[in-house]
Amino acid sequence: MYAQMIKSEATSDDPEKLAAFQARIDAGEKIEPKDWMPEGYRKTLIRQIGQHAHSEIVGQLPEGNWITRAPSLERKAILLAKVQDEAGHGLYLYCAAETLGVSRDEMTEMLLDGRMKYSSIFAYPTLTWADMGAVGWLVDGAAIMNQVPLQRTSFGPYARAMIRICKEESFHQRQGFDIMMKMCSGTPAQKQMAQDALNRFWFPALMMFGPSDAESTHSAQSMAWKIKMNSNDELRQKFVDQTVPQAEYLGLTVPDDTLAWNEEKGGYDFAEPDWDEFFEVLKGNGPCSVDRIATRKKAWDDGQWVREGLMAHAAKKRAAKVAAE
Ligand code: BYC
Repeated sequence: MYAQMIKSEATSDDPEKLAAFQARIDAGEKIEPKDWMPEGYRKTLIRQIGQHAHSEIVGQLPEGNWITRAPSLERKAILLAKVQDEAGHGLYLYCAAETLGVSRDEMTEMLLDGRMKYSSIFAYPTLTWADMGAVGWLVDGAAIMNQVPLQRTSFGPYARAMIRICKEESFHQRQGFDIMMKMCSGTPAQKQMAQDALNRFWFPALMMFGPSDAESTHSAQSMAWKIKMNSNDELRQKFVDQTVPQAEYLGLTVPDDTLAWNEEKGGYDFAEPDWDEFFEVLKGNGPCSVDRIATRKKAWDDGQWVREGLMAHAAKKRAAKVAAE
């Protein structure tokens, strides 16, 4: 079905319909699944929402890694709840994408064979307990920065999913900062673990916002359609401006010698991440890329009998209903 949709995109959309559609977007109306929409709009949404859903699901892996090793029962329960929330976010987002005519099976297959991406941040390992703090503080912090504006995105099901997701992400960010506060007020070795986690996650967190505006292929069209509400660089700047004072509060040093407050622009000047590394991660060459996809593939294959069982049960129920009529 998705392949057919891509094919039909080649037939150009009616200019009058396109103009009327753009007028609805410009007027701030929400687009709903049964409304007419340009094929490019549908395809961009499937790409972005699907990538977002996959990120939530793959994002469970680096944190799931620490559930059995959390330092206390309380921390274990909190981490477990956070990882479960992420499964929920993935499911709302898959449902939102399904309203556009793609199935969850198709999206999963595209993730597993490399046609769809997941966020670059999850190709990095979580080496110590402090990484649970850094992931919550920085990764969920970056996710919120990106996702709060998406509550106003033009596609109704996506915007509504984002409202609930953002509430839960705020709790996630606070729990991450709480771990960092605890580590930073602990022993010198614990504080050093927190610093080390910040050192390793700072630049990968900056990469989460995507390539620089000059390199971003989709931003202009996605912003015109209000699928994206801000450019990648705008959100990255806001994230740095919000996060640097938090690092200072923790007594940690952001691993960037060039970081300096720029009075004129009212924000920090900061170093760009290594974009070569970013594009390598996107090609599937991140430190944990192979492992993440292998883990997802195993889970998908292991769950096949459950999916088949549910389908067989549904077919049996349908047949019984027809026979009774
Ligand atoms: N990682 O033209 P551009 C989370 C790709 S985690 C991988 O700027 P776009 C969570 C991009 O797909 C966050 N790929 O693209 C938190 C495109 O390639 P394709 C998940 C990336 O779409 C804690 C190419 O680079 N959030 O939620 O306009 C725990 C050119 O880029 C990345 C979302 O997905 C990246 N970092 O903008 C658990 C938010 N950046 O597709 C989970 C919704 C770029 O043409 N998504 N690429 O092959 C967005 O807002 C946008 O899709 C992006 C990229 C800002 C990410």
